[in-house]
Amino acid sequence: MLEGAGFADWSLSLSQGCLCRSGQRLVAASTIAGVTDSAETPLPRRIAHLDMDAFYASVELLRYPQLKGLPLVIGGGRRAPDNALLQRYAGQPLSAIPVAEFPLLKDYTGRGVITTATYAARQFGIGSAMGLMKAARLCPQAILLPVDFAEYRRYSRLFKEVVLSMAPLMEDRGVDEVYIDFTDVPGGQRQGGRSLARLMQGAIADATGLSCSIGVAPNKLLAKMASEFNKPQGISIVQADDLQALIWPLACRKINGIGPKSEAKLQALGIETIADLAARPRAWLLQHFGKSHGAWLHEAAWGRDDRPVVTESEPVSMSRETTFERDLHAREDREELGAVFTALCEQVAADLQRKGYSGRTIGIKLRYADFKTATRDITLELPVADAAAIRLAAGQCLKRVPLAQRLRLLGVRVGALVRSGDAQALLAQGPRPGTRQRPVADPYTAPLF
Ligand code: DCP
Ligand code: MG
Repeated sequence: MLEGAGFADWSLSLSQGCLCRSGQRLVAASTIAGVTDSAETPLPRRIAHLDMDAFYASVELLRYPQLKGLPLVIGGGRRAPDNALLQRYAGQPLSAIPVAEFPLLKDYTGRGVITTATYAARQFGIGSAMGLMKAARLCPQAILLPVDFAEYRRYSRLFKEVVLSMAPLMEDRGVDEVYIDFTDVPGGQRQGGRSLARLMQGAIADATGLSCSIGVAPNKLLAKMASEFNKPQGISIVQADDLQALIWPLACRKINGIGPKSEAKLQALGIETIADLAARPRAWLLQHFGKSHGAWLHEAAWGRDDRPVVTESEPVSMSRETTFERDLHAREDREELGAVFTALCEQVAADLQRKGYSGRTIGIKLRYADFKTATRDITLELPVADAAAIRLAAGQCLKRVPLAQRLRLLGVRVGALVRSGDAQALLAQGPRPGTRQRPVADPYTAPLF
């Protein structure tokens, strides 16, 4: 097996909160939004959403081209450079490892989940977030590879460099997707943006060997939907007057921002498609979904969205979590849980330090054996980035959750981030009178974890 980590799926998540920082860029963005007061008539907004195809799996196929066309899933653990298969073929190119040597999904035991699957594997009904054991029943012959975040981040940077070299207004939306403002870029308006999208796909393929799909539309909301229309390697153009034909027949869930809960509520009210949603009076939506969400639903159904493409972003939180191989109990598995808890705090601290952030809000997430989830957080007077301080604060959060039931997942999160330089300045000012700078150790949590 290529299993490296002792736990099913360590995950690193970086929530991005967007800030428009550069005045110059903000002006450009608002020009695109059509709110410029310049004398010239602005060109119609053309916004692209670019999303890499089967990203993690496609990166793996670059080093294991012998697996092309085969069902392949990524998940179940981290890639360890010293795993048995790589050791056995040490000194040889990775592309020389015979296909028959790779681990198969049917041999997997554990509770890991799929991060992604190749399109060949998706034909069997396999997809992201599905448990590996369940996926093994659908496609036992699929090959299973562990995740290698460092490699995916490397390719992420590479494809974004290519995008930026062709269109300077790019919004980073995570490891494999970006929004790009095509409006004023040469070729960006031609064929609704298709010319530039095609050039970009080619340039990314040349630089990385990877394929992507691009949707171009009058705004981010529609572009995001469009990029999915013709995956993989697709280009889809949506114009304002395509709303009825291309967008309204879709399920409401296709709107980015409508999750399973909203979808269920909409369905309970007899709203299935975006057309159904658009048909409801705005006032009715406000009444059922509240002022802000109701108004947003109405705008979204009518394809309206004037959010700018934001070119600089700051993370708002960093977190690490892990799902255990078996459910653990706070008392019976105290030592094991305590070690995991400390390791999670160390991981988040390392992430923060590597990226140069500190945070004031320390939170924990628990998922119980019955899949119910609990979160708690605590806000400190001053930002921290070191593992011990995070551990102490997270330990205080633990005091506030029921621990009678076994746990299947534990996570630690640090939010309210500031750049560490700014944190230093805050520290230099010292704590405000009457507040404490660090959480105090308590006699209750320490023996528990
Ligand atoms: N990912 C993950 N867990 C999920 C979903 C995704 O770890 N539940 C990771 C693996 C994906 C990457 O994020 O490769 C990008 O997510 P996408 O939703 O864009 O999925 P893919 O790029 O894999 O496939 P697609 O071609 O549908 O975009
Ligand atoms: Mg993708």
